[in-house]
Amino acid sequence: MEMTLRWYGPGYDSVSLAQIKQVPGVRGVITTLMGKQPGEVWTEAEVQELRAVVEAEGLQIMGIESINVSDDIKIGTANREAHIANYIKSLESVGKAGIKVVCYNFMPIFDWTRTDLARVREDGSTVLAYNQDIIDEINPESLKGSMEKMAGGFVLPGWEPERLDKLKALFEAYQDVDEEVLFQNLVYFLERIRDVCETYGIRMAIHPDDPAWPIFGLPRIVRDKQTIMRLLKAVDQPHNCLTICTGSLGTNPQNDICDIIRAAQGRIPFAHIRNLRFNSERDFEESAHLSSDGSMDMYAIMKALHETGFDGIMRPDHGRMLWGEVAVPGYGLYDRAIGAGYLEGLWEAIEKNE
Ligand code: DNO
Repeated sequence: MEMTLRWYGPGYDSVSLAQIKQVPGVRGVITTLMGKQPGEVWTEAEVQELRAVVEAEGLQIMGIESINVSDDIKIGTANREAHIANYIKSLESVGKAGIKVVCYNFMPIFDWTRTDLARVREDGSTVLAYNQDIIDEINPESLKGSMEKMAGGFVLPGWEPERLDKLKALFEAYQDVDEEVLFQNLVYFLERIRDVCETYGIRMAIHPDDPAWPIFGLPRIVRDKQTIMRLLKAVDQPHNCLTICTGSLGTNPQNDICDIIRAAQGRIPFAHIRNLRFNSERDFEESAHLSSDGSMDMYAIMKALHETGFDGIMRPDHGRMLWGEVAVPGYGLYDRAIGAGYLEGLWEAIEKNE
């Protein structure tokens, strides 16, 4: 297991590589080209430049999160072929830089969604939170506006302002895309990128939908064991893999995360580990990584990964905002560093107990 931290790249992150390097056990980062629009090509030169920046600090790029998939590919518009061709070029650039894991998602329009990016906890820390009642009452435009406002000047991953400026047209374009169409478009995409992934040994680790149910009437198709296994079987190839994200799958308490880890054994190259606390079934917030702070048994999750031979990359996912830190919501340094240490401690204990 390789512990990593996510890093948004020059100009997009308040946390520096020099700081990340000091987190015990962390030798690499998960990063991206934040300025890219879905559908655009990542050139070899751009990826090599990013790699040089990371390596100059003595760290490695251990995975990409994300090369975002365009809505044209998800919808299956006339632009789909051009965008897939560009995606293949981006994968070539990444592959040539020796990067083997690419995280992506297939959520229509909105990537991960929260209704509060700084809910205050009793200890004064702030966390990302979600309340379904708020989503039921607002329209997508106001969600976009409030996410932007709450982000405090940072660009949120997957919430490209340029793309979301055309929200009305986007919703219209998805009008005839139900779960089945979206699923078939995902299968088509995975088949088309298969060769380039084989050439470079790239594993495409799809990120589960967050939250794990449809919002604003848009379909969500990677949300539980059944949908995940259907996808892994539909394209039963080594490049078709899963990012196990405990915080996303865990939004639905019916999801047994350890069971999903076992079912997807061998197809999980990337793990996002974090914990959630529920105030009601429709209202949850992110907590510290510690089992006792939330609803999930982190020991059991780490053990399931260990028992299934997980040898991929892991990152402590979203953390609380602590000690006055100002950072990309969910991605401050302090709580993620604490989380990394805690998860590494669990892993060491599991290994030594074998
Ligand atoms: C949010 C992240 C997501 C994730 C994408 C993967 O913090 O977990 O934005 O990176 O869904 O494509």
